[in-house]
Amino acid sequence: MARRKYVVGNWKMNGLTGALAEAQAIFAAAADHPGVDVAICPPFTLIGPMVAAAPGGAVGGQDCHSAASGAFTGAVAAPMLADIGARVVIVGHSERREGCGESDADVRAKAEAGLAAGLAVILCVGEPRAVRESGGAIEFVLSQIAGSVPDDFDPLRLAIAYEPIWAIGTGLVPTVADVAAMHGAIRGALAARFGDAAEEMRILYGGSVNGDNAAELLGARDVDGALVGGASLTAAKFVPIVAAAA
Ligand code: G2H
Repeated sequence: MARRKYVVGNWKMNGLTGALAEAQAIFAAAADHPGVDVAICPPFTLIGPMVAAAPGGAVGGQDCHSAASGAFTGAVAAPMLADIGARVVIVGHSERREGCGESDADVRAKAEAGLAAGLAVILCVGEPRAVRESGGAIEFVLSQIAGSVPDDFDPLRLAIAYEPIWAIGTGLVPTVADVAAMHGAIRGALAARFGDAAEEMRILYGGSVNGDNAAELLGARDVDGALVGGASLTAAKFVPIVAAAA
């Protein structure tokens, strides 16, 4: 079964004046590419307004708490995201693993919470520069996969995003051969653990994806889409990436 391409915008902590108009333009243009699944994950404050402004668009969160509710000041639970119309949640982004001290176990618990709330989950992994340079990138990422991917899930609702940390927001991108090797290793590890379901799971590449490099990256073996940061903030930059996936 062919996997549908999946292109997701991670707006990070961006999105002030004009953001909703950009989202409307992105979702409108995405309708021209019905073979590509498109989602936008804005800051929490924009999720509800974006769902209202772009009905039918897949909107998501960039994180969730592992608990369904409780005394966790400043946190947002997965059922709360679902309740305001979100359909997707990103977990385990390196900016949270590194900046907020999230462990593989934390990421797994968040993924389980997202799945339990009915959300599609995008679970991020990726190695730091020193690990890449030492030759240990695949071993490092497969360890993250082993520790953070839940045991039980619908393979169509859990995607992996491979984002080498040194490629995030830097303009640096691995070679297509290195991306394909990593995605193949991830697929192999998933197949060893989950059997045929691994063939249905989507593995996205993330890290300095733009309109110029998207076609080559998305054409690599086992690359089923892209998680895009800086180039997802405007329709002018994001729509060409969606088109490259079609
Ligand atoms: C990697 C990516 C989005 P950017 O974090 O998840 O960001 O495309 O800006 O490198």
